[in-house]
Amino acid sequence: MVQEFQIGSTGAGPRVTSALIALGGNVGDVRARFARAIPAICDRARARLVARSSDYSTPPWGEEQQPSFVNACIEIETPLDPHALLQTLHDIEREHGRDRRNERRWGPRTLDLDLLAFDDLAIDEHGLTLPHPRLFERAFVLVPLSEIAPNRTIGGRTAAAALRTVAADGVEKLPPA
Ligand code: A4P
Ligand code: MG
Repeated sequence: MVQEFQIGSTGAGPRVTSALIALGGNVGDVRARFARAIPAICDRARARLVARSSDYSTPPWGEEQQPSFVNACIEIETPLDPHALLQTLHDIEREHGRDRRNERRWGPRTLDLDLLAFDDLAIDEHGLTLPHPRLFERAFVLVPLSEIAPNRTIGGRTAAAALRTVAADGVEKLPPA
C-alpha cells in the first residue's frame, strides 16, 4: 500500500516532492523497457514527469566483463514518501524481468531504478540511503543527470561539478528512439 507524504501538506492538496531517478539496464531491449517503465512510474507514483534525459550507451562500471548499459535519468513530482516511492520502483523492476535472487551485485540486469535524490532529503537507513551513496562516482549517472538538472544541489554538490571529477570516456548519447 503506498503512502502519501504528509509533511507540509496544505489545503491545496497533497505536497509533492521532486525526485530524481536513474534508469539502467543491459539485458534485452532496454530502451523499449524504459519507454514502458517511465509511464508506469508516473502512473503508480501518481507523479508528473518533469524531465527526461536522453538515453546513453555507457561502458559497464564495477564489473567490466558484461555488455554495455543503457542509462537515463528522470525527474518526477510525486506525493509519495521516499520509502513508498522506492517500493514502487522495486515493484516496477520486478515486473520488467528483474530477478534479484539470481543476479550479482553490479552484474547484468534488465532494469535498475535507483532513487538518486528526493528534494534534498538526507536519509541513511537500512534499505534507503539518500542521496544515493554512489551517485557522484558514476559518469553513467552524472552525464544524463547533468542534462536535466545540472545545477540542482544534492547533498551540497551539483551533477555538473561532480561530472568534471570523473572519467566519462565511452558514454555516448543515443539518437531519439
Ligand atoms: N538502496 C538504498 N538506497 C537506495 C536508493 N537511494 N536507491 C538499496 C535505490 N536503492 C537503494 O539496490 C540494492 C539495495 O540498495 C536495494 O535493495 C535498496 O533497498 P540495487 O539497485 O540492487 O543495487 P546494486 O545493483 O546491488 O548496487 P548499486 O551500488 O546500487 O549499484 P547499481 O548502480 O544499481 O549497479 N554500469 C553502467 N554503465 N550502468 C549501470 O546502470 N549498473 C550497475 C548496477 C553496475 N554497473 C553499471 C550500471
Ligand atoms: Mg541499483
